[in-house]
Formats: sequence, C-alpha cells, structure tokens
Amino acid sequence: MKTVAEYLAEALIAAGVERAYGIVGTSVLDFYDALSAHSGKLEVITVRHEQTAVSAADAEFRSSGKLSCAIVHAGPGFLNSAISLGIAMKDRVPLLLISGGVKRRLRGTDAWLEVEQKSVADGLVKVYEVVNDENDLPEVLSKVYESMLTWPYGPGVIEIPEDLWGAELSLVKQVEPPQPQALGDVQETDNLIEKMKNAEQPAILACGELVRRPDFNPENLKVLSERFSAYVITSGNGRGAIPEDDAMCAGRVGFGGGSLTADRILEDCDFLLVLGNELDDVTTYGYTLIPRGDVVVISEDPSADVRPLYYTQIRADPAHVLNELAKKARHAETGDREEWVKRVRSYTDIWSSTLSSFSSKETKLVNPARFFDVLNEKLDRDRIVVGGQGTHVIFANNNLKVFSPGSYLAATNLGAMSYALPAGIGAKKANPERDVVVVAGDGEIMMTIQELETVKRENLNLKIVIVNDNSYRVLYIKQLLQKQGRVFQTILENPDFVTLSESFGIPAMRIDGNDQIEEGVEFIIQDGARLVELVIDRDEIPPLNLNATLKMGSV
Ligand SMILES: Cc1ncc(C[n+]2csc(CCOP(=O)(O)OP(=O)(O)O)c2C)c(N)n1
Repeated sequence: MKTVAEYLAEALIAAGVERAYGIVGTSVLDFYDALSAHSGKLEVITVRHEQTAVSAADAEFRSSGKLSCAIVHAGPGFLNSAISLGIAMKDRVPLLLISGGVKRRLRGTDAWLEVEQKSVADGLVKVYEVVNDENDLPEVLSKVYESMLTWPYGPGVIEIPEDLWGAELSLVKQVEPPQPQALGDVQETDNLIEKMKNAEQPAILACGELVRRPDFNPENLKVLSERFSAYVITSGNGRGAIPEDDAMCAGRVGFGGGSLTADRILEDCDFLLVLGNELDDVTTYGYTLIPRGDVVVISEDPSADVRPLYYTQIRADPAHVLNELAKKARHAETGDREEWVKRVRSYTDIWSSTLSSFSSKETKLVNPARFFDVLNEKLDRDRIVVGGQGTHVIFANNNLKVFSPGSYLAATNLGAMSYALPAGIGAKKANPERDVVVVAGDGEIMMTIQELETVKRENLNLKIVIVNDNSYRVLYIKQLLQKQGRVFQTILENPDFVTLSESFGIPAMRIDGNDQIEEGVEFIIQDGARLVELVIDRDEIPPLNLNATLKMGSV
C-alpha cells in the first residue's frame, strides 16, 4: 500500500519530473519526508521565497519543454507564489504546484494558515484541484496534467490537506501526462499559400503559442519565410523562433524592447500571418501601431476572441499549420519581392546604425549597450537570456541575441518585476551545459536578491548582470517626459551590490566606466556564479521606438 505522499512522489518521477522547488512547512512535511527517499530521481531544491519556486519551475518548461514542479506550504507559502502563477498563466507556461492545505477537520473554521486558496488562484491558474480523498488522487493528477497541457497551457495546482499525506491508497493507478495529439489536415492552408503568393509585402509574427508547441519545427518557419520573403517578427515569447542573426529575422516587435525594423514591418506589411496568440497590446503598443494589411491569426488561444483588432482567425495549432504550409511552400510559385526586400533592408540599416551609434557613444558612466555587445560575442550560441522588467530589458532584447526557441525568458505578458533571478535559477538547473545570463535592473533584483543564497548553495554557474541606475528608471523617464520633470518616488538608494554578492559567496565586480568593459566581460564568463554591476547614467535614454512608446502611454 502506498501513502498519498509516496504515490505522488513516484507519480511525478514516472511523469519525467526531475526537480521540485519549494519551501517546507508543516502542511507538506510528510511529502518532503517521502521525497527524501527519492532524492536520486527527483531533486528537491529549497529556495528563499515561494515565488522563486514557481518561476524556477516555469523557466524549466520554457527553456527545456519539460514539466517541473513547485511545493509550497498552505496559506502563506501559497500566497507567496501568486505572482509567479500569474506570470506563468499569462505566458501560457505549464507547471505543477503542490500546495499543502489545512487539515480536513479544521476546514471552514477560520483555522491557522487557512485562506481561500482556490479563490485567490482564480484567474491565475489553469486548473486548481483539492484532494479530499486519497483514492481520488490518480484521477485528480490525470485531470490536472490534461488541463495544463491542453492549449492554452498554464499552471496547475493540487492542494493536499495536511492530514491526507499519510493516508493509503487502496488502488494504485499509474498516471502520465498526455502525449501531444497529431491533428488532421487544416483545410485553409491552400488559401493561406495563395495569400502569401499574392502579397507583395508579407510578414509572419511568431508567438509564444507557436514556440511552446511540441510540433514546432524552426526549419519550417525558415522555409516559409524564405520562400515568400515573409520576414519573421516575434513577440517576446517568440524570440528565437528563427535565429536572430538569420537574414529573415527582423527581431522582436512592440513595446518594451522591440526593434524598429520589426515595428515598421508590422505596420507596412500587406499580409501578416500571425502564428499564435500575441497580436496583442504588447506587440502593437496598445493597438496604436497596427498592421495596415490583411491579417490572419492561427491560434487555439481564447484570447484571440477578445482582442479588439479585426482579423481572420483560424482555430488550429499554429505549429501544425506551419508544418503544412512549409510543405506546400516548397513547391509553390513564390514570386519576386525585390522592392520589399530592399525596403526592409533600409529599415534594418537605420536600426543597426541607431544601435551601433548608441553602443559607440562615450558616456559618463558605463555604456550598457557596449557591455552587452561584447558579452554577446563571448557567450555560446545556445545561451539563454533571462530579462527583468524595466528599461534594462531593452539591452537584453537589442544587444543579446538568441538563436533557438525557449532561449529568451521574461515575464512578457504580466509585465512583472521579480521574475529574472528565479527564472535564471530554473533555466540553469534544467540546462547545466548552457550559458545562462540574467539581466536585471537594480529595482528588479532587489525583489529577489536573497536567491543569491540558492545560487551559491546549488553551485550554479549563473551569470547575473545588474544594470544599476539607482532608480525605477522606466517610470523616472516617464516622469521626465510626460509629467514635466516632476520626479517623485523613482530615485532609489541601493546596497553595495558587490559587497552584498560577495557576502553570499558569489564573486562580483562593479563596472562604472567604459574602460572596464572588457575586463568585466572576462570576469563574468569565468566558470562559476558571477555577478557584475553596471553603474549607468539614468538620463541616457536607450534606443527604442520612443514615438510609439509615448503614444501608447497617452491613449
Ligand atoms: C511587481 C511589480 N511592481 C511594480 C511594477 C512597475 N514597474 C515596472 S518597471 C519598474 C521599474 C523597474 O526598475 P529597475 O528594475 O531598476 O529597471 P529600470 O527601469 O531602472 O531599468 C516598475 C516599478 C512592476 N512591473 N512589477
């Protein structure tokens, strides 16, 4: 006979879950005890805040496509995980959260630890199940897997009351996550090929929904794009759908680190094929920068129904449709689009020269763009870049390229600060051989700085760059530009990041001049965890589509 704790531990292992991140508490102590017997197969990693547990599990899926797990204590532990559940939900990332719950006999008595967890989770998770009877667990597990891994993907929670862990199941049934379903032929693909053929200025928007699908094949995106000179622009989640040094990749589109080339293509194309769920307010600067041409969205995401743009929608798995389209594109007549190619080249030239003039600018303090340009050259091609929320993420977008799907991680659609370091931890655990770089602002990192202890204890070879402008700069800049310079509550004082990092046992270096850039990059790429603080001037506005950004803020 297996107890609930033993059954769940073994079921997770059978489902291929390799790691669980969490913080222990009385409500999950029995589960920890069961897991201790399986540590060779399922590694348990203690973190220093529950939001880290969930975002680390989230980052594992984004960067490796494998399901991961978090464990939290009832009540306070669960509440601490809320922001990370929201981040995963908005970016359509599956992960399993196991939460303790109050003992069944105390439920509804306003007991110690008791809050309405399920109500709190409403809208933050795809599925929330409370197990009331030990024999329900296999069915609950199978229901949760099914829901998390059916599009839209999202986090799932299983709440287990403290008194249930030791109960023995009378029937033990093996439960595994569902296998992806192959879909039948999509009728509309001939029609789409015709639209591509007839377009003079075609483009493709690659979204998170495309890259997260198991059937996504980047080669096919390249074929479709090359055959029709349909430039690929991406959302934040779609970065790496096509290598960012590929001639057909025009970069990330939209607010918070878009390339001007991509923004212009979005506006100018006469046919936009959207593969996925993110023709949204982020990619269109709050719908102020919208495609002038025909738009077809291929998505199974419910958000496609509520977006205020008019377009044709085909409900289908975008990866599957892409594969069909690529097959047909190989034999289709594709036409000549010399004018379009020339025009895009002129956009690219303008944007490249804007970026390089910013990088070569002599600055009072360090020029962060130049630092990231040098770092970009030194990292392995299969690097993973993790960005925070704020102006600093512009550098993670503009100056650090990624070359494969799932290689750029950020809380794109919740727009949440505090994701970068937790996600860096999960990404590195799941990909120990790959370079993982966390790009965080001073405001961003101060929300989770305690996780340096996890980085040290886990001996993670993680690279952390703090872009320190001693401010919540994105809001500071808005106050300068939109509030007639009335700066209020956006200037900060920070600890000495180098001493702080060293106190955790992580070697660190401060760079406050451009003459230290080379040395700083050499320092950070050394083996082992390293932290570099870039001291920058908050008044140097980085390259971005300022007009679109300001317009977005004013409507
Ligand atoms: C959890 C959370 N709180 C507040 C905000 C609003 N916000 C967005 S960016 C930002 C400032 C970020 O500061 P920092 O990390 O230093 O980045 P910078 O803009 O200075 O590069 C704030 C307060 C948010 N997005 N998320």
